[in-house]
Amino acid sequence: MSNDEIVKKALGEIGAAGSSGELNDIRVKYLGKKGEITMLMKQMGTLAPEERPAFGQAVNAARGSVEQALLSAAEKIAQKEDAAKLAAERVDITLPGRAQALGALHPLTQVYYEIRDIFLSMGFDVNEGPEIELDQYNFEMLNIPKDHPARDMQDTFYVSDDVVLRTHTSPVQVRTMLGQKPPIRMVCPGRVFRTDDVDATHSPVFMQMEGLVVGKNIRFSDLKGTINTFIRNFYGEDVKTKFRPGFFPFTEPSAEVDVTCTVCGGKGCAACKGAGMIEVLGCGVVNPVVLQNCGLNPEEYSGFAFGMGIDRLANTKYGITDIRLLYENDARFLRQFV
Ligand code: 2U9
Repeated sequence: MSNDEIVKKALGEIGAAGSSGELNDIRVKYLGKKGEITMLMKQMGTLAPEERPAFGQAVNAARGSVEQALLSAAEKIAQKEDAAKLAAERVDITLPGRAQALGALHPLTQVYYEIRDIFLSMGFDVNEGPEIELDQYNFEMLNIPKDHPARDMQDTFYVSDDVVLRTHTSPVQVRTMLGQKPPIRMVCPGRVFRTDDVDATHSPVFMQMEGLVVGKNIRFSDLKGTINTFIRNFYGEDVKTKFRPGFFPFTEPSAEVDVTCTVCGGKGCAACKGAGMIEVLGCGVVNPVVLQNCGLNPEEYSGFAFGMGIDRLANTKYGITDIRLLYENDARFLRQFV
């Protein structure tokens, strides 16, 4: 086959090649070690010396045209392959993203944070303690005697003879007094347990927040000032408070605190049973016997304490009349607090 014929054949094959792989095969076939054009060069030795330069030039020219054709075909094929790859891997960035549902804090958690922040702003610490407690810390040290009705199996979950599920967070204050010298200014939030059946106003598990202040010359007026400041911050400046005498074994004197009914503003309605006020917390001056039990000299120190159900505060603030709503996690209810 003449040079020209070989070049023509090669160019034809190059023109028909559809991939860089095929082009490579063609390169090997013509320009490789045993390629057709390479082999032409090897015929040089059989020629007369005067024919060799012209022959050499002709073969080089043939090699040059095939190389040139391979190069431009390679470029076109690479472009074609790139375009095909881009089309195959195309990402439709106009597709709308999948919306991520946003969570929100449970109303009880919101109310808890609110209460906690008010006490933090008044310089209180936040302490926590175990939910499974010694009878000694839950009852004995708090001056709740063995025959007190709260100790009845009907009211308290007993784990064993001397271990209970705490019925209030008061044992956290006991632990604080045992471990820390006054001045003490703390609140303790947490779950508490009572053997109540579930109804609109009771749950066997509920959230409480108690508080304790112990120091020198702490008086009932300090208690009143602290509670009034808390209530005004929580419910609003217009809310009035009423301190009624109460009784708790761990405080003396004790009081129950009513606030203006948030539903009727004090006129009297179903929510406040016509009274115009609703009870929201209990409090009192720490019984000297309790201070003594917790290792403090009542001649040197005095204090006040208070306790509230967080669910009760949430209900009165938002006009919720059934606490079950706070524990059943119905999204239609919870969405109102987002
Ligand atoms: C120590 C000393 C005193 C905590 C107190 C109350 C009054 C109170 C109830 C409110 C509604 C519990 O959630 S509720 O059922 N609590 O009325 N709690 S004084 O007094 C203490 C606590 C610890 C060492």
